[in-house]
Amino acid sequence: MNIAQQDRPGRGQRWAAASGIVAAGFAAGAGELLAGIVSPSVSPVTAVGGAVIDAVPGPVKDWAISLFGTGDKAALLVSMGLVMAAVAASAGVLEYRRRFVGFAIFAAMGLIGFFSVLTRAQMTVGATFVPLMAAAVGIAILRMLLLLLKKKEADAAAPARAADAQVAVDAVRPPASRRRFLQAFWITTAVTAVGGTFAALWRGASAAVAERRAGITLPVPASPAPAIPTGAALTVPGITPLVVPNDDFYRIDTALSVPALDPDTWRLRVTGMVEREVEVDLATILAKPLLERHVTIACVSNNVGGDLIGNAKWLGWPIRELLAEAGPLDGADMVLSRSSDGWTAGTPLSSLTDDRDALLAVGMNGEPLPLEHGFPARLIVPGLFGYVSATKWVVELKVTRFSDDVAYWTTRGWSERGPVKLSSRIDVPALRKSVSAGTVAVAGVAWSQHTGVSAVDVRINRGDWQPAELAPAISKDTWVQWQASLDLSPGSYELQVRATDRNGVQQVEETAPVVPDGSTGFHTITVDVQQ
Ligand SMILES: Nc1nc2c(c(=O)[nH]1)N[C@H]1C(S)=C(S)[C@@H](COP(=O)(O)O)O[C@H]1N2
Ligand SMILES: [Mo]
Repeated sequence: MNIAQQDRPGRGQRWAAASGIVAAGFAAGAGELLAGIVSPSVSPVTAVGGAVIDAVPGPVKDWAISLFGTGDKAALLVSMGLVMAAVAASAGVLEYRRRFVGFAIFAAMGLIGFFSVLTRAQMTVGATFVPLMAAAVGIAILRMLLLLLKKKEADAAAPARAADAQVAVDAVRPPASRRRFLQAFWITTAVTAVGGTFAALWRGASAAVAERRAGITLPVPASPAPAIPTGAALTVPGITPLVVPNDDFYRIDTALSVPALDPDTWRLRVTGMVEREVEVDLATILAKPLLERHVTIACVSNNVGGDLIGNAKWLGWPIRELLAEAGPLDGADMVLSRSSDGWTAGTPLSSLTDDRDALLAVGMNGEPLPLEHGFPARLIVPGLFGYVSATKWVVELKVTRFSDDVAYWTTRGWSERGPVKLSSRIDVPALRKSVSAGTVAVAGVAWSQHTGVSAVDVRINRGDWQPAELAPAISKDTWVQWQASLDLSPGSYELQVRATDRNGVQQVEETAPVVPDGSTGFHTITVDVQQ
Protein backbone atom coordinates (compact mmCIF):
# COMPACT_ATOMS: atom_id res chain seq x y z
CA MET A 1 0.00 0.00 0.00
CA ASN A 2 2.75 2.27 1.03
CA ILE A 3 4.63 1.45 -2.17
CA ALA A 4 1.55 1.90 -4.29
CA GLN A 5 1.17 5.42 -2.88
CA GLN A 6 4.75 6.28 -3.71
CA ASP A 7 4.10 5.14 -7.22
CA ARG A 8 1.19 7.51 -7.82
CA PRO A 9 1.69 8.95 -11.30
CA GLY A 10 1.47 12.59 -10.09
CA ARG A 11 4.47 12.17 -7.86
CA GLY A 12 7.07 11.73 -10.57
CA GLN A 13 5.61 14.68 -12.44
CA ARG A 14 5.91 16.92 -9.41
CA TRP A 15 9.56 15.97 -9.06
CA ALA A 16 9.99 16.59 -12.79
CA ALA A 17 8.49 20.06 -12.44
CA ALA A 18 10.80 20.80 -9.50
CA SER A 19 13.75 19.49 -11.51
CA GLY A 20 12.85 21.88 -14.34
CA ILE A 21 12.80 24.84 -11.96
CA VAL A 22 16.11 23.89 -10.36
CA ALA A 23 17.76 23.29 -13.75
CA ALA A 24 16.56 26.68 -15.01
CA GLY A 25 17.69 28.41 -11.81
CA PHE A 26 21.07 26.76 -12.07
CA ALA A 27 21.35 27.84 -15.72
CA ALA A 28 20.32 31.42 -14.96
CA GLY A 29 22.87 31.66 -12.15
CA ALA A 30 25.59 30.18 -14.35
CA GLY A 31 24.68 32.67 -17.09
CA GLU A 32 24.93 35.63 -14.73
CA LEU A 33 28.30 34.48 -13.37
CA LEU A 34 29.65 33.84 -16.86
CA ALA A 35 28.37 37.24 -18.01
CA GLY A 36 30.12 38.84 -15.05
CA ILE A 37 33.36 37.55 -16.48
CA VAL A 38 32.95 37.99 -20.24
CA SER A 39 30.49 40.89 -20.55
CA PRO A 40 29.78 42.67 -17.28
CA SER A 41 27.55 45.37 -18.75
CA VAL A 42 25.05 42.97 -20.31
CA SER A 43 23.94 39.60 -18.94
CA PRO A 44 21.05 37.33 -20.00
CA VAL A 45 18.80 38.50 -17.16
CA THR A 46 19.55 42.22 -17.60
CA ALA A 47 19.20 41.86 -21.37
CA VAL A 48 15.79 40.15 -21.19
CA GLY A 49 14.71 42.66 -18.54
CA GLY A 50 15.88 45.55 -20.71
CA ALA A 51 14.15 44.13 -23.78
CA VAL A 52 10.92 43.75 -21.78
CA ILE A 53 11.16 47.34 -20.55
CA ASP A 54 11.67 48.55 -24.12
CA ALA A 55 8.81 46.43 -25.47
CA VAL A 56 6.24 47.35 -22.82
CA PRO A 57 3.90 50.13 -24.02
CA GLY A 58 4.25 53.52 -22.27
CA PRO A 59 0.92 53.43 -20.38
CA VAL A 60 1.72 49.99 -18.93
CA LYS A 61 5.13 51.30 -17.84
CA ASP A 62 3.49 54.30 -16.16
CA TRP A 63 1.02 51.99 -14.45
CA ALA A 64 3.83 49.72 -13.21
CA ILE A 65 5.79 52.70 -11.90
CA SER A 66 2.72 54.11 -10.11
CA LEU A 67 2.08 50.69 -8.61
CA PHE A 68 5.61 49.72 -7.59
CA GLY A 69 7.38 53.11 -7.43
CA THR A 70 11.15 52.71 -7.27
CA GLY A 71 10.55 49.01 -6.75
CA ASP A 72 9.52 48.72 -10.40
CA LYS A 73 12.77 47.00 -11.40
CA ALA A 74 12.52 44.54 -8.52
CA ALA A 75 8.90 43.86 -9.49
CA LEU A 76 10.02 43.21 -13.07
CA LEU A 77 12.72 40.80 -11.92
CA VAL A 78 10.32 38.94 -9.62
CA SER A 79 7.74 38.65 -12.42
CA MET A 80 10.42 37.42 -14.80
CA GLY A 81 11.49 34.88 -12.20
CA LEU A 82 7.90 33.63 -11.76
CA VAL A 83 7.31 33.34 -15.50
CA MET A 84 10.60 31.54 -15.92
CA ALA A 85 9.82 29.17 -13.05
CA ALA A 86 6.42 28.34 -14.56
CA VAL A 87 7.90 27.73 -18.01
CA ALA A 88 10.74 25.69 -16.52
CA ALA A 89 8.32 23.57 -14.46
CA SER A 90 6.29 22.76 -17.58
CA ALA A 91 9.51 22.00 -19.43
CA GLY A 92 10.43 19.54 -16.68
CA VAL A 93 7.03 17.79 -16.83
CA LEU A 94 6.95 17.69 -20.64
CA GLU A 95 10.47 16.36 -20.83
CA TYR A 96 9.56 13.74 -18.24
CA ARG A 97 6.69 12.61 -20.41
CA ARG A 98 8.42 12.85 -23.72
CA ARG A 99 12.09 13.31 -24.47
CA PHE A 100 13.35 16.53 -26.07
CA VAL A 101 10.16 18.54 -25.58
CA GLY A 102 11.47 20.15 -22.40
CA PHE A 103 14.92 20.54 -23.92
CA ALA A 104 13.32 22.44 -26.80
CA ILE A 105 11.70 24.81 -24.29
CA PHE A 106 15.06 25.40 -22.58
CA ALA A 107 16.65 26.03 -25.97
CA ALA A 108 13.86 28.51 -26.77
CA MET A 109 14.59 30.35 -23.50
CA GLY A 110 18.25 30.49 -24.53
CA LEU A 111 17.26 31.96 -27.88
CA ILE A 112 15.07 34.57 -26.20
CA GLY A 113 18.13 35.55 -24.17
CA PHE A 114 20.27 35.56 -27.30
CA PHE A 115 17.91 37.89 -29.19
CA SER A 116 17.46 40.11 -26.13
CA VAL A 117 21.24 40.55 -25.90
CA LEU A 118 21.28 41.49 -29.61
CA THR A 119 18.85 44.34 -28.92
CA ARG A 120 21.06 45.84 -26.22
CA ALA A 121 23.29 48.82 -26.91
CA GLN A 122 26.06 47.31 -24.76
CA MET A 123 25.95 44.10 -26.82
CA THR A 124 29.25 42.34 -27.39
CA VAL A 125 29.95 39.16 -29.34
CA GLY A 126 30.90 37.38 -26.12
CA ALA A 127 27.63 38.41 -24.49
CA THR A 128 25.52 36.74 -27.19
CA PHE A 129 26.96 33.31 -26.39
CA VAL A 130 26.16 33.51 -22.69
CA PRO A 131 22.40 32.79 -22.87
CA LEU A 132 23.03 29.93 -25.29
CA MET A 133 25.63 28.41 -23.02
CA ALA A 134 23.35 28.89 -20.03
CA ALA A 135 20.58 27.05 -21.88
CA ALA A 136 22.98 24.20 -22.64
CA VAL A 137 23.89 24.00 -18.95
CA GLY A 138 20.19 23.95 -18.05
CA ILE A 139 19.51 21.11 -20.49
CA ALA A 140 22.42 19.10 -19.10
CA ILE A 141 21.20 19.52 -15.52
CA LEU A 142 17.61 18.70 -16.43
CA ARG A 143 18.72 15.60 -18.32
CA MET A 144 20.80 14.41 -15.35
CA LEU A 145 17.96 14.93 -12.87
CA LEU A 146 15.32 13.31 -15.06
CA LEU A 147 17.51 10.25 -15.77
CA LEU A 148 17.92 9.76 -12.03
CA LEU A 149 14.22 10.42 -11.47
CA LYS A 150 13.18 7.84 -14.09
CA LYS A 151 15.51 5.29 -12.49
CA LYS A 152 14.01 6.00 -9.10
CA GLU A 153 10.46 5.68 -10.45
CA ALA A 154 11.29 2.44 -12.24
CA ASP A 155 12.82 0.94 -9.09
CA ALA A 156 9.84 2.08 -7.03
CA ALA A 157 7.51 0.34 -9.45
CA ALA A 158 9.55 -2.88 -9.66
CA PRO A 159 9.11 -4.15 -6.04
CA ALA A 160 5.39 -3.44 -6.29
CA ARG A 161 5.12 -5.82 -9.20
CA ALA A 162 7.37 -8.23 -7.41
CA ALA A 163 5.07 -8.10 -4.37
CA ASP A 164 2.08 -8.79 -6.56
CA ALA A 165 3.88 -11.88 -7.77
CA GLN A 166 4.23 -12.93 -4.14
CA VAL A 167 7.98 -12.97 -4.23
CA ALA A 168 9.62 -12.05 -0.96
CA VAL A 169 11.37 -8.70 -1.27
CA ASP A 170 12.70 -6.23 1.17
CA ALA A 171 10.30 -3.50 0.07
CA VAL A 172 10.74 -1.36 3.16
CA ARG A 173 14.28 -0.27 2.36
CA PRO A 174 14.13 2.61 -0.14
CA PRO A 175 16.04 1.75 -3.30
CA ALA A 176 19.47 3.33 -3.87
CA SER A 177 18.13 5.06 -6.96
CA ARG A 178 15.73 7.07 -4.81
CA ARG A 179 18.59 8.23 -2.61
CA ARG A 180 20.69 9.10 -5.65
CA PHE A 181 17.95 11.22 -7.19
CA LEU A 182 17.22 13.08 -3.97
CA GLN A 183 20.91 13.68 -3.39
CA ALA A 184 21.41 15.06 -6.91
CA PHE A 185 18.28 17.17 -6.61
CA TRP A 186 19.13 18.77 -3.29
CA ILE A 187 22.81 19.29 -4.11
CA THR A 188 21.83 21.03 -7.34
CA THR A 189 19.31 23.11 -5.42
CA ALA A 190 21.91 24.10 -2.82
CA VAL A 191 24.50 25.02 -5.46
CA THR A 192 21.85 27.06 -7.29
CA ALA A 193 20.89 28.89 -4.10
CA VAL A 194 24.46 29.72 -3.12
CA GLY A 195 25.64 30.56 -6.66
CA GLY A 196 22.46 32.50 -7.39
CA THR A 197 22.79 34.61 -4.24
CA PHE A 198 26.40 35.35 -5.07
CA ALA A 199 25.53 36.18 -8.69
CA ALA A 200 22.67 38.45 -7.60
CA LEU A 201 24.85 40.40 -5.15
CA TRP A 202 27.67 40.72 -7.64
CA ARG A 203 25.48 41.61 -10.63
CA GLY A 204 23.47 43.94 -8.44
CA ALA A 205 26.61 45.89 -7.55
CA SER A 206 27.69 46.30 -11.18
CA ALA A 207 24.15 47.08 -12.27
CA ALA A 208 23.99 49.87 -9.67
CA VAL A 209 27.33 51.25 -10.85
CA ALA A 210 26.25 50.97 -14.50
CA GLU A 211 23.20 53.02 -13.60
CA ARG A 212 25.31 55.69 -11.86
CA ARG A 213 27.59 55.75 -14.88
CA ALA A 214 24.62 56.34 -17.17
CA GLY A 215 23.71 59.36 -15.03
CA ILE A 216 27.07 61.07 -15.54
CA THR A 217 27.28 63.92 -18.03
CA LEU A 218 30.80 64.57 -19.20
CA PRO A 219 31.83 68.23 -19.35
CA VAL A 220 32.69 69.98 -22.59
CA PRO A 221 36.48 69.72 -22.91
CA ALA A 222 38.46 72.91 -22.34
CA SER A 223 40.71 71.65 -25.10
CA PRO A 224 38.77 69.56 -27.64
CA ALA A 225 40.48 66.88 -29.70
CA PRO A 226 42.02 68.32 -32.87
CA ALA A 227 39.78 67.56 -35.84
CA ILE A 228 40.54 64.31 -37.61
CA PRO A 229 42.25 65.28 -40.89
CA THR A 230 40.27 64.52 -44.03
CA GLY A 231 41.43 61.29 -45.55
CA ALA A 232 42.80 59.91 -42.27
CA ALA A 233 40.21 57.13 -42.34
CA LEU A 234 40.66 55.07 -45.50
CA THR A 235 37.60 53.54 -47.11
CA VAL A 236 39.18 50.18 -47.99
CA PRO A 237 36.62 47.53 -46.95
CA GLY A 238 37.89 45.43 -44.07
CA ILE A 239 40.38 47.91 -42.63
CA THR A 240 40.22 48.44 -38.84
CA PRO A 241 38.25 51.58 -37.99
CA LEU A 242 40.54 54.57 -37.35
CA VAL A 243 38.75 55.18 -34.05
CA VAL A 244 37.66 51.89 -32.51
CA PRO A 245 34.15 51.86 -30.94
CA ASN A 246 34.14 51.09 -27.21
CA ASP A 247 32.38 47.76 -27.66
CA ASP A 248 35.04 46.52 -30.08
CA PHE A 249 38.00 47.85 -28.13
CA TYR A 250 40.42 45.15 -27.00
CA ARG A 251 40.33 44.39 -23.30
CA ILE A 252 43.24 43.14 -21.25
CA ASP A 253 43.44 42.93 -17.47
CA THR A 254 43.90 40.49 -14.64
CA ALA A 255 40.45 41.19 -13.17
CA LEU A 256 38.34 38.00 -13.09
CA SER A 257 35.33 40.11 -12.25
CA VAL A 258 35.24 43.68 -13.49
CA PRO A 259 35.56 46.04 -10.51
CA ALA A 260 32.34 47.95 -9.87
CA LEU A 261 33.42 51.24 -8.30
CA ASP A 262 30.81 53.64 -7.00
CA PRO A 263 31.64 56.96 -8.68
CA ASP A 264 30.26 58.86 -5.67
CA THR A 265 32.64 57.31 -3.16
CA TRP A 266 35.61 56.66 -5.48
CA ARG A 267 38.77 58.62 -4.59
CA LEU A 268 42.22 58.85 -6.12
CA ARG A 269 45.08 59.51 -3.72
CA VAL A 270 48.53 60.80 -4.60
CA THR A 271 51.00 59.45 -2.05
CA GLY A 272 54.69 58.66 -1.56
CA MET A 273 57.50 61.08 -2.33
CA VAL A 274 55.37 64.21 -2.44
CA GLU A 275 55.29 67.50 -0.54
CA ARG A 276 51.66 66.92 0.37
CA GLU A 277 49.31 64.01 -0.20
CA VAL A 278 46.36 64.88 -2.40
CA GLU A 279 43.00 63.19 -2.72
CA VAL A 280 40.55 63.91 -5.53
CA ASP A 281 37.04 62.71 -6.24
CA LEU A 282 35.28 62.43 -9.58
CA ALA A 283 33.35 65.70 -9.24
CA THR A 284 36.64 67.56 -8.69
CA ILE A 285 38.15 66.02 -11.82
CA LEU A 286 35.06 66.74 -13.92
CA ALA A 287 35.26 70.39 -12.83
CA LYS A 288 38.88 70.77 -14.06
CA PRO A 289 39.73 72.01 -17.55
CA LEU A 290 39.81 68.69 -19.38
CA LEU A 291 41.60 67.71 -22.58
CA GLU A 292 40.25 65.42 -25.24
CA ARG A 293 42.85 63.55 -27.31
CA HIS A 294 43.02 60.62 -29.68
CA VAL A 295 45.57 58.16 -28.32
CA THR A 296 46.35 54.65 -29.54
CA ILE A 297 47.04 52.25 -26.69
CA ALA A 298 48.69 48.87 -27.19
CA CYS A 299 49.43 45.75 -25.23
CA VAL A 300 52.96 44.44 -24.82
CA SER A 301 51.51 40.96 -25.37
CA ASN A 302 50.47 41.86 -28.89
CA ASN A 303 52.13 39.46 -31.32
CA VAL A 304 53.24 40.76 -34.70
CA GLY A 305 50.01 41.21 -36.66
CA GLY A 306 47.90 40.89 -33.49
CA ASP A 307 44.86 42.91 -32.50
CA LEU A 308 45.67 43.94 -28.91
CA ILE A 309 45.81 47.59 -29.94
CA GLY A 310 43.15 50.24 -30.31
CA ASN A 311 42.66 53.93 -30.87
CA ALA A 312 40.09 55.98 -28.96
CA LYS A 313 39.26 59.57 -28.10
CA TRP A 314 40.03 59.99 -24.41
CA LEU A 315 38.79 62.80 -22.19
CA GLY A 316 40.80 63.51 -19.09
CA TRP A 317 42.73 65.77 -16.79
CA PRO A 318 46.48 66.03 -17.46
CA ILE A 319 48.19 63.94 -14.79
CA ARG A 320 50.99 66.52 -14.59
CA GLU A 321 48.48 69.00 -13.10
CA LEU A 322 47.41 66.52 -10.44
CA LEU A 323 51.04 65.65 -9.66
CA ALA A 324 51.90 69.34 -9.48
CA GLU A 325 49.28 69.77 -6.74
CA ALA A 326 51.10 67.10 -4.73
CA GLY A 327 54.62 68.33 -5.54
CA PRO A 328 56.87 65.34 -6.34
CA LEU A 329 60.11 65.36 -4.31
CA ASP A 330 63.59 65.39 -5.87
CA GLY A 331 64.88 61.92 -6.59
CA ALA A 332 61.52 60.43 -7.51
CA ASP A 333 61.56 58.87 -10.98
CA MET A 334 58.50 56.56 -11.05
CA VAL A 335 54.81 56.64 -10.34
CA LEU A 336 53.36 53.36 -9.15
CA SER A 337 49.68 53.50 -10.06
CA ARG A 338 47.43 51.06 -8.27
CA SER A 339 43.96 49.89 -9.21
CA SER A 340 41.14 49.02 -6.83
CA ASP A 341 41.94 45.32 -7.27
CA GLY A 342 45.58 45.77 -6.33
CA TRP A 343 47.11 45.62 -9.83
CA THR A 344 49.98 48.06 -10.35
CA ALA A 345 51.93 49.74 -13.15
CA GLY A 346 55.24 51.59 -12.88
CA THR A 347 55.45 54.64 -15.14
CA PRO A 348 58.45 56.95 -15.52
CA LEU A 349 57.56 60.19 -13.71
CA SER A 350 58.95 62.14 -16.66
CA SER A 351 56.39 60.67 -19.10
CA LEU A 352 53.61 61.82 -16.81
CA THR A 353 54.92 65.35 -16.42
CA ASP A 354 56.30 66.18 -19.89
CA ASP A 355 54.24 67.77 -22.65
CA ARG A 356 52.76 64.52 -23.98
CA ASP A 357 49.43 65.06 -22.22
CA ALA A 358 49.34 61.89 -20.16
CA LEU A 359 45.74 61.81 -18.97
CA LEU A 360 43.77 60.77 -15.96
CA ALA A 361 41.00 59.71 -18.33
CA VAL A 362 37.32 59.74 -17.43
CA GLY A 363 35.84 59.56 -20.93
CA MET A 364 36.25 57.23 -23.91
CA ASN A 365 34.82 58.15 -27.30
CA GLY A 366 32.40 60.65 -25.79
CA GLU A 367 31.09 58.44 -22.97
CA PRO A 368 32.15 57.86 -19.38
CA LEU A 369 34.70 55.02 -19.37
CA PRO A 370 32.96 51.66 -19.80
CA LEU A 371 33.20 49.50 -16.66
CA GLU A 372 35.54 47.13 -18.54
CA HIS A 373 37.84 49.97 -19.48
CA GLY A 374 38.39 51.38 -16.02
CA PHE A 375 35.34 53.33 -14.81
CA PRO A 376 35.44 55.83 -13.24
CA ALA A 377 39.05 56.76 -14.10
CA ARG A 378 42.21 55.31 -15.64
CA LEU A 379 45.56 56.46 -16.94
CA ILE A 380 46.35 56.94 -20.63
CA VAL A 381 49.98 57.68 -21.47
CA PRO A 382 50.91 58.13 -25.15
CA GLY A 383 53.92 56.06 -26.20
CA LEU A 384 53.96 53.43 -23.43
CA PHE A 385 52.57 49.91 -23.40
CA GLY A 386 49.46 49.42 -21.26
CA TYR A 387 51.18 47.25 -18.65
CA VAL A 388 53.45 50.13 -17.57
CA SER A 389 50.95 52.96 -17.84
CA ALA A 390 47.27 52.39 -18.53
CA THR A 391 45.98 51.51 -15.04
CA LYS A 392 42.21 51.08 -15.02
CA TRP A 393 40.04 51.59 -11.90
CA VAL A 394 42.94 53.63 -10.55
CA VAL A 395 42.80 54.53 -6.86
CA GLU A 396 46.37 55.53 -5.99
CA LEU A 397 49.37 57.21 -7.57
CA LYS A 398 52.44 56.57 -5.45
CA VAL A 399 55.36 58.80 -6.38
CA THR A 400 58.45 56.68 -5.86
CA ARG A 401 61.68 55.35 -7.41
CA PHE A 402 62.25 52.45 -9.80
CA SER A 403 64.88 51.27 -7.32
CA ASP A 404 62.36 51.14 -4.47
CA ASP A 405 59.17 49.73 -6.00
CA VAL A 406 58.16 47.10 -8.53
CA ALA A 407 54.96 46.84 -10.50
CA TYR A 408 52.72 43.80 -11.07
CA TRP A 409 54.25 42.52 -14.33
CA THR A 410 57.82 43.52 -13.52
CA THR A 411 58.02 40.74 -10.94
CA ARG A 412 56.68 38.28 -13.52
CA GLY A 413 59.37 38.45 -16.16
CA TRP A 414 58.42 41.61 -18.00
CA SER A 415 60.65 44.60 -18.48
CA GLU A 416 60.55 47.50 -16.01
CA ARG A 417 60.21 49.99 -18.89
CA GLY A 418 57.81 49.50 -21.76
CA PRO A 419 57.94 52.04 -24.58
CA VAL A 420 55.74 51.04 -27.52
CA LYS A 421 57.68 49.55 -30.43
CA LEU A 422 57.36 50.80 -34.01
CA SER A 423 55.17 48.28 -35.79
CA SER A 424 52.73 47.73 -38.65
CA ARG A 425 49.96 45.33 -39.58
CA ILE A 426 48.18 44.12 -42.72
CA ASP A 427 44.37 44.13 -42.25
CA VAL A 428 43.39 43.60 -45.91
CA PRO A 429 43.33 41.04 -47.46
CA ALA A 430 42.04 39.25 -44.38
CA LEU A 431 43.57 35.98 -43.28
CA ARG A 432 42.53 32.98 -45.40
CA LYS A 433 40.51 35.16 -47.73
CA SER A 434 41.28 34.59 -51.39
CA VAL A 435 41.23 37.53 -53.79
CA SER A 436 40.74 37.82 -57.55
CA ALA A 437 43.61 38.48 -59.91
CA GLY A 438 44.22 42.02 -61.12
CA THR A 439 44.57 45.03 -58.85
CA VAL A 440 44.59 43.78 -55.29
CA ALA A 441 43.93 46.24 -52.46
CA VAL A 442 46.28 45.88 -49.50
CA ALA A 443 45.77 48.02 -46.42
CA GLY A 444 46.40 48.21 -42.71
CA VAL A 445 47.70 50.27 -39.82
CA ALA A 446 51.13 51.32 -38.55
CA TRP A 447 52.10 52.89 -35.22
CA SER A 448 54.89 54.42 -33.22
CA GLN A 449 53.07 56.33 -30.53
CA HIS A 450 54.55 59.66 -29.53
CA THR A 451 57.06 59.49 -32.38
CA GLY A 452 54.82 59.06 -35.38
CA VAL A 453 55.11 57.11 -38.63
CA SER A 454 56.57 58.68 -41.76
CA ALA A 455 56.44 55.83 -44.28
CA VAL A 456 55.10 52.33 -44.86
CA ASP A 457 56.41 49.91 -47.47
CA VAL A 458 55.18 46.55 -48.67
CA ARG A 459 56.98 43.78 -50.51
CA ILE A 460 55.93 40.66 -52.37
CA ASN A 461 57.88 37.41 -52.01
CA ARG A 462 60.76 39.33 -50.36
CA GLY A 463 61.26 41.44 -53.52
CA ASP A 464 61.94 45.17 -53.50
CA TRP A 465 60.08 47.31 -50.99
CA GLN A 466 57.37 49.41 -52.62
CA PRO A 467 56.04 52.52 -50.90
CA ALA A 468 52.44 52.32 -49.66
CA GLU A 469 50.21 55.38 -49.55
CA LEU A 470 50.11 56.77 -46.01
CA ALA A 471 46.89 58.44 -44.84
CA PRO A 472 47.33 61.61 -42.76
CA ALA A 473 47.77 60.84 -39.05
CA ILE A 474 45.44 62.25 -36.40
CA SER A 475 48.57 62.91 -34.34
CA LYS A 476 51.90 61.30 -33.60
CA ASP A 477 50.18 59.56 -30.65
CA THR A 478 47.86 57.57 -32.90
CA TRP A 479 48.23 54.84 -35.45
CA VAL A 480 48.00 55.67 -39.15
CA GLN A 481 46.28 53.83 -41.93
CA TRP A 482 48.06 52.85 -45.15
CA GLN A 483 47.09 51.26 -48.43
CA ALA A 484 48.68 49.94 -51.58
CA SER A 485 47.37 48.54 -54.85
CA LEU A 486 49.30 45.55 -56.15
CA ASP A 487 48.96 43.96 -59.58
CA LEU A 488 48.84 40.25 -58.96
CA SER A 489 48.23 37.38 -61.36
CA PRO A 490 46.81 34.06 -60.06
CA GLY A 491 49.06 32.30 -57.59
CA SER A 492 50.15 32.33 -53.97
CA TYR A 493 52.20 35.24 -52.63
CA GLU A 494 53.92 36.20 -49.43
CA LEU A 495 53.20 39.78 -48.44
CA GLN A 496 55.10 41.83 -45.86
CA VAL A 497 54.80 45.30 -44.40
CA ARG A 498 57.41 47.58 -42.82
CA ALA A 499 57.04 51.00 -41.21
CA THR A 500 59.52 53.86 -40.76
CA ASP A 501 59.12 56.37 -37.96
CA ARG A 502 59.44 60.15 -38.14
CA ASN A 503 63.07 59.94 -36.99
CA GLY A 504 63.84 57.76 -40.02
CA VAL A 505 64.22 54.62 -37.92
CA GLN A 506 63.00 51.45 -39.60
CA GLN A 507 60.92 48.73 -38.05
CA VAL A 508 63.05 45.84 -36.72
CA GLU A 509 63.00 42.82 -39.04
CA GLU A 510 64.43 40.33 -36.57
CA THR A 511 61.62 38.51 -34.78
CA ALA A 512 61.36 38.83 -31.02
CA PRO A 513 58.72 37.29 -28.74
CA VAL A 514 56.40 39.50 -26.68
CA VAL A 515 58.33 38.77 -23.47
CA PRO A 516 59.98 40.81 -21.97
CA ASP A 517 59.19 44.11 -23.71
CA GLY A 518 57.20 43.57 -26.89
CA SER A 519 57.40 41.65 -30.17
CA THR A 520 59.32 42.66 -33.29
CA GLY A 521 59.36 41.38 -36.86
CA PHE A 522 57.46 42.05 -40.06
CA HIS A 523 53.81 41.07 -40.31
CA THR A 524 53.81 38.43 -43.04
CA ILE A 525 50.74 36.97 -44.72
CA THR A 526 50.07 34.59 -47.58
CA VAL A 527 47.64 35.76 -50.24
CA ASP A 528 45.92 33.33 -52.59
CA VAL A 529 45.07 35.06 -55.83
CA GLN A 530 42.38 33.29 -57.85
CA GLN A 531 41.76 33.46 -61.56
N1 LIG B 1 43.63 47.57 -13.15
C1 LIG B 1 44.24 47.11 -14.26
N2 LIG B 1 44.57 47.99 -15.23
C2 LIG B 1 45.18 47.56 -16.36
C3 LIG B 1 45.52 46.19 -16.52
C4 LIG B 1 45.17 45.29 -15.47
O1 LIG B 1 45.43 44.07 -15.55
N3 LIG B 1 44.54 45.79 -14.36
N4 LIG B 1 46.13 45.79 -17.68
C5 LIG B 1 46.85 46.78 -18.45
C6 LIG B 1 47.21 46.30 -19.76
S1 LIG B 1 48.38 45.07 -19.83
C7 LIG B 1 46.71 46.86 -20.90
S2 LIG B 1 47.33 46.42 -22.41
C8 LIG B 1 45.64 47.87 -20.85
C9 LIG B 1 44.46 47.48 -21.70
O2 LIG B 1 43.44 48.43 -21.58
P1 LIG B 1 42.01 48.13 -22.17
O3 LIG B 1 41.53 46.86 -21.57
O4 LIG B 1 41.14 49.29 -21.86
O5 LIG B 1 42.20 47.98 -23.68
O6 LIG B 1 45.16 48.06 -19.54
C10 LIG B 1 46.15 48.12 -18.54
N5 LIG B 1 45.50 48.47 -17.31
MO1 LIG C 1 48.92 44.76 -21.91
